[in-house]
Amino acid sequence: MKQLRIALVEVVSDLTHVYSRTYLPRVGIATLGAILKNLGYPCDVWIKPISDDERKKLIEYDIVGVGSLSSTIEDAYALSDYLRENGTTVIMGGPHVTFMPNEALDHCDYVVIGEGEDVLPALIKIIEKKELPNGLKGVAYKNADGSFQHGGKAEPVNYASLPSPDFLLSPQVSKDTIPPIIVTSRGCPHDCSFCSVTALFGRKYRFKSYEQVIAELRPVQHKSVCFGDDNFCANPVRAKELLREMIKQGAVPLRWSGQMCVNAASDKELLELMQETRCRIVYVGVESVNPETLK
Ligand code: B12
Ligand code: SF4
Repeated sequence: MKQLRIALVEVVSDLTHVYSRTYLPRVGIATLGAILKNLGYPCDVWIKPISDDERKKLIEYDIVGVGSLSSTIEDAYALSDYLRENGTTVIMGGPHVTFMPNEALDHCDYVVIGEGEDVLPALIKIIEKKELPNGLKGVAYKNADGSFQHGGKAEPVNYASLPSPDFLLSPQVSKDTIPPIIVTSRGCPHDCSFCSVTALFGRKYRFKSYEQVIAELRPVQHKSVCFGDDNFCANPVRAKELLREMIKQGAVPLRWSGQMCVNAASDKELLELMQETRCRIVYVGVESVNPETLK
């Protein structure tokens, strides 16, 4: 069987916005790339804005996986339309299409709902055999008559067993420019009504091992690292153990930032460990206590 040519593209806005000065791609595409590579599907990964020439070259791939946020969905649909017009099979994934699969299927062949690590390889195997993913959990698609098929939600992945994101699969990244973003956990035990995290990744708070986090830290330790967890300190015991392990193993970065609940502020031991490991920015969401203000 001919080896499929696969590319994974995270659509990134090239407009100026509040995060333009940071180099922090989402880690999903690079993680999926690592998984496909391990399964014998070598693929190219694109995590920065692509040039017109690179865009044209994407039609040479058999399958392109397109990831995006709601904020980049229009560009993602435009790219997917262009690829499909040129005969490339397009699979979309990520938060926006997870919640809007019907809309997305006007622009792509398949939508992966939620976590992609188990579902994407299963879907690719089916496409390779020229079959339909009938009943495959975590996939939505349209039949020839336009009717909508949705296999239901897939089981949560075994997070601790996943490989680390492989940013070097991207021709846009070298050993010196590995993005300093590390995600050490998935999901959140809280279930705030306004937040999409639990709908996307579930309430079960799953962790990478300390060894894996430290291995990911090593190549970017000299940089300002962002822990991309939704809620770095939702389990303070684990957060403290990780920070202690970083100190013990000499894996303290130049400085670090992370998102967390405000109750981290009431744990003195945690604050001291954050200080010692050079935490310099915390992102804390504050909702209004007054519904009138929200309006
Ligand atoms: C770290 C982070 C940031 C960092 C940097 C990373 C970034 N560029 O997003 C910063 C702080 C800069 C940031 C900024 C913003 N963020 Co943010 N961020 C995150 C966070 C916490 C982690 C991202 C991550 O790496 N996750 C882990 C990886 C594994 O998940 P993933 O990339 O989504 O991939 C998985 C699946 O989605 C799926 N998948 C994804 N892509 C694809 C593609 C294919 C083909 C397939 C098959 C599957 C697939 O499979 C992957 C593996 O399971 C997420 C929440 C979250 N937990 O994901 C929010 C999140 C992505 N951010 C969000 C938002 C809204 C923003 C901002 C727009 C905020 C703002 N108003 O300015 C900006 C946008 C910045 C930008 N232009 O990129 C929302 C997106 C919601 C939406 N509907 O799109 C999220 C989901 C948080 C939330 N619940 O609201 N963010
Ligand atoms: S604590 Fe944060 S990540 Fe967790 S559900 Fe609430 S807003 Fe979402």
